[in-house]
Amino acid sequence: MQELRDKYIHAIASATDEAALEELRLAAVGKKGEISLKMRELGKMTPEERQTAGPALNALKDEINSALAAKKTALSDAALDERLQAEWLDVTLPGRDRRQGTIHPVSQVWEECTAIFADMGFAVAEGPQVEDDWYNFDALNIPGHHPARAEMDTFYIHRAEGDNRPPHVLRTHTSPVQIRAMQAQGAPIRVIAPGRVYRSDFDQTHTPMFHQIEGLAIDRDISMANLKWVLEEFFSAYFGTKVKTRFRASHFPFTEPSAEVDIQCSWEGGTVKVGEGDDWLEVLGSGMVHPKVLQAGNVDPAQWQGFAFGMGIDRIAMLKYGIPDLRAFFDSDLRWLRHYGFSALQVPTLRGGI
Ligand code: 2NL
Repeated sequence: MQELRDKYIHAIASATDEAALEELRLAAVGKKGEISLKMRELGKMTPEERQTAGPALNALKDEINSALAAKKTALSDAALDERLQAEWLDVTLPGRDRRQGTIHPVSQVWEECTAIFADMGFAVAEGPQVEDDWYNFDALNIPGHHPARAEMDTFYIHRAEGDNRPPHVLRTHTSPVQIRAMQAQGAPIRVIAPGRVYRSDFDQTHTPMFHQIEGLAIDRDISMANLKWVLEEFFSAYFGTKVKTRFRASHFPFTEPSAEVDIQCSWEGGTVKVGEGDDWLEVLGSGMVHPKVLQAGNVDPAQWQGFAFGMGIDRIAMLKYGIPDLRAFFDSDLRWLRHYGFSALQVPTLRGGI
């Protein structure tokens, strides 16, 4: 019995984990453990033998059980100590200095425009940047032979040899979004379509990707007078001061009549100021939606009419925030972005005040 005791007490003392302890427990005091087997032999003993062997076995069983329990506590204490050593964290350290990003002027102006037109009852429509050429051209009364297709410097999507489906293009304007909106909801309709557009053109004043916002209002009796009011309302809210507009006759395939719209400005010391002076700045194209374009949108031109306009977001961002070089817009230069970018807290509101 002394041997048995020494064997287990020693083994328990040198166990290194809970699994080893459990094995020892089973081997010693488990149902088929050595001590349990010995206890079963008590029955075969004489009463005298049992008198000494019984209490001694019980005492040994108790001793082993308490050694197991003590070792188990010691092991889990040691494991906790180890974790506390390994996982300590100094919550008093200062935070890491990570610079905040800024809102790009294009995003800011996009939101400003959206807020102003939404206030006048225009919903926002969006659509795919890769369009089929029917939505980008045919629906807008720009047939296959029309010079506007070439003029627009279109990016065509690659077609595998033998793939004879009609071409897909990167949209050259957001007008296809408005065709889709007409088809989806019919007339009357008031929507704006802000978005990225693409033309193969790159110089001082053009980037191959730029941003446009188009507007469309169709009802029984919408006229150029409504267009003029909406645009003056828009520019006055956007620039935060009363802005006069000047309409000049122009031509677009998708509107008839068509007008280019200038806003009032002054030139002093090489800087433009909008809403004062006797000069004019062209910022927008517009007109009454051509009957064929209404038809493409499944709107009956005998019953409905309306105006449409399109302007460059990047361009009016430069004007409002005094940004001189268009090409820098898309260089991702952090110094430029920090200088011209907006805080996320400068949420666009109506009437030009930000
Ligand atoms: C420009 C000219 C314009 C439109 C865009 C349009 C859209 C539909 C129907 C008719 Cl669905 N027109 N859009 C109309 C006139 C001009 O943009 O020079 N933008 C910078």
